[in-house]
This record gives sequence, C-alpha cells and structure tokens, in this order.
Amino acid sequence: MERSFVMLKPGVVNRRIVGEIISRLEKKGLQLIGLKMMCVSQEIAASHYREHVDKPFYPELVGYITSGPVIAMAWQGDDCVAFIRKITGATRPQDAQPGTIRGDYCMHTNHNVIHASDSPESGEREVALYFREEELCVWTDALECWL
Ligand code: FUP
Repeated sequence: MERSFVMLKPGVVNRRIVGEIISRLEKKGLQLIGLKMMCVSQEIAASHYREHVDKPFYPELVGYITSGPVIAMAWQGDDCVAFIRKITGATRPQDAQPGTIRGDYCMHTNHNVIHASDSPESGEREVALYFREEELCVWTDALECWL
C-alpha cells in the first residue's frame, strides 16, 4: 500500500484552516494513518529538503517551516502519492488550478501552504523521517469496498 507524507505549513495553523484542508484529503477517500502537530527542527528540515540545499530559496524555505508549528500527516492508499499531488496542485500558486489546495489558499510559492511527497520513494522516506513506526496507526478500512 502506497504512503505519502503531507505537511501543513505554519501559515495554515496561524490562519486556522487546518480542518478545511485535512477534510479535502479525507473526502477523497484516502486513509489517514499518522497525524501530529510539531515544531520541525533544523535537522529534520535540512534532511527533508536536502535536494534543495543549493537553491537560492533554501534558507527562506527552512526558515519558514521551522518558524512555527506544522501539522505532519501520513496517508495511505492506492496511488495515494499521485492523488494527493493532484489535490495539492502545482508548486507555484500562479500555476495551481482553482479547486486545488494551492490554487485556493495561497498567493506566493514561498508560502504555498502544503507539502506532499512527490513519489512513493519520497513518501516512504519522509514518513519515516517524521514518524516513528509506533506513531502510525494502520487501521482496517470499513469503507474500502465503497471507494
Ligand atoms: P513541491 O514538491 O511542489 O513542494 O515543490 P519543490 O520540491 O520544488 O519545492 C519545495 C518547496 O520549496 C516549495 F513548496 C516552496 C519552496 N520553493 C520556493 O520557495 N521557491 C521556488 O522557486 C521553488 C520552491
């Protein structure tokens, strides 16, 4: 079963839109298996965004996601990475379609509301970076046959 790591960035907590955004993912039928509010350490931020370390926006990106609490989530489901990326929308809010989270909730790339894993491999790596195995709760999905 595919897993994806999703993070609602500090602005989402500040703007009180955590529930609205999580409900978009729930309504799709994806299975939430891990959820916590946390402050991201410099070490975790550096590991998470290691591929961007040489980019000009890297210091601001790390500064932003360590600036306040985030909502860290692990989701599971068939093709869950692709589904969540579609619901999330393009990296640049200018390119994100209306109806997507980034299309509806943000105006600037550096504050683009949400992170979602970009491949099943990243999903596994990022879920393991933010969650210990015992923090995940893999439950039997009674709705599976209806989704
Ligand atoms: P995404 O997978 O859509 O989050 O996009 P990237 O991995 O390319 O970028 C990671 C984060 O870096 C984005 F969510 C926001 C930030 N970023 C910028 O601030 N400026 C840029 O030009 C590109 C990305």
